[in-house]
Amino acid sequence: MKGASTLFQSWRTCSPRIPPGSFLLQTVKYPETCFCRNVQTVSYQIVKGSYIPTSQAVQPKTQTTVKPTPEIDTVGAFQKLPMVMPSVDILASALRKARRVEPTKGIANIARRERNRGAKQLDALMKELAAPLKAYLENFPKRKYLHPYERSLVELTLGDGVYEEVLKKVDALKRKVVVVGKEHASLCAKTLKKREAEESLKEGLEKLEGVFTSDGKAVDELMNIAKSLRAMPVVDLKTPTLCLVGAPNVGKSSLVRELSTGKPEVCNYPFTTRGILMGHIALNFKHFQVTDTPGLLKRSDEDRNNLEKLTLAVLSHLPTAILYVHDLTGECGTSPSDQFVIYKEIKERYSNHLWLDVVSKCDILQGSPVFFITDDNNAEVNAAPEAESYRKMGPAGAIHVSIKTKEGMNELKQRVHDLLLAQMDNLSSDELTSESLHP
Ligand SMILES: Nc1nc2c(ncn2[C@@H]2O[C@H](COP(=O)(O)OP(=O)(O)OP(=O)(O)O)[C@@H](O)[C@H]2O)c(=O)[nH]1
Ligand SMILES: [Mg+2]
Repeated sequence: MKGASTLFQSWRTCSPRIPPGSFLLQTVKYPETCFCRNVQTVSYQIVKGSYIPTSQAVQPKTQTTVKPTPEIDTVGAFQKLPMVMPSVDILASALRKARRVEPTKGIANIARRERNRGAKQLDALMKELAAPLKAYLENFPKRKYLHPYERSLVELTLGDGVYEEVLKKVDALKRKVVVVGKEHASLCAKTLKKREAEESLKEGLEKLEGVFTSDGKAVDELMNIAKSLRAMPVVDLKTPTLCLVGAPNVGKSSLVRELSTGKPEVCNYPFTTRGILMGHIALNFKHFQVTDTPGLLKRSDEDRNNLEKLTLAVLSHLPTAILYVHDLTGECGTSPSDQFVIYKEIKERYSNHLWLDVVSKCDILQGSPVFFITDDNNAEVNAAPEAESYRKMGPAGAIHVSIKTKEGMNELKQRVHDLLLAQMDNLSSDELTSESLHP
């Protein structure tokens, strides 16, 4: 975690560190943009749950009893999750294997042979059921061993505490299987007659089957968790990343489609984008990542939905350069005045990120600024010269673009290219600093 925060701390400026006129010198030759991988458009269910900032990550209570939380500076844990078998398959396979177990050779007495067979089969069934559960429990990492970004994803996509709860249920099932299996194997081993041994075996098998059938849904829940976590976009922390941010419906996904060959969904309603979508751009033989994010509304963090929290998690935990999208046309549903408030807050909060502003939909942008009726509620703030100028032109230095007429798109591509190169420099120097600090 500390490694990741060092990355953020050492980003120097919030405005692009590209000499303002530098791209103009090359205006005739824009970089070729092409995608080497499509933007991942896998969506996943976002559930209600609170977002835990990294500052609240588990800290050791006392140095003597609790091991300190490790600093996690790598991602990719979800791709290493084990494949979980459906509970019915585990049960069927275990029953098949157990029934094949033969009694120990050389037992002549029928009753002794039968109780030996029964005890061995019950023991085998118990082990066959418990072994995969044990492996899952060992290979699903504890949340504190995840990178803060992945920790946020677990919480925001599965729900608060759901991950731990399901693992606990799997652990309880494993324990129950062991207890019931041992108990019945021992009962079977104590039988005196062939018939008793057969009945004891039958009863033990039924009991174990019953336990697994009734509580096995925990395994199926774990399987679904693994599926959704594995489907999360893969992020490479060492690759410069462009993150599109802005209010809902302002044209973020449309720009991702323009800047790349990825195809996130575009619709004329807020929160079309319902997850973090990751794409890769190849620019002049260099690779970059692009993330599309859900829109942010004007409200406090406590009131934010999990989609908005996902966007904040990306900005807080991943080293991204920000492409902030403003829609001043009055079409997106969030007034320019409200977008100004959101923008100011986000810019202040993530001032250590490289930054580029873009005003979208300039093909339908009117000459005079747009006001919403609700703007009267905050007349004083809206009358401030900065807010007034924002409503007319967007933030100082913003590029005006339209995906319909392609106006400004070449300039945007050039500036994005320069921004990502600047981020690449930052990442390399961060890596050097961290290497010299921790050789
Ligand atoms: N006229 C015009 N419409 C645009 C432009 N860019 C985007 N739109 C439209 O704006 C609407 C919203 O676009 P999206 O790209 O889905 O916006 P978004 O910010 O990703 O929206 P969410 O995912 O809901 O936050 C769509 O109907 C687009 O066709 C543009 O340059 N000009
Ligand atoms: Mg979108």
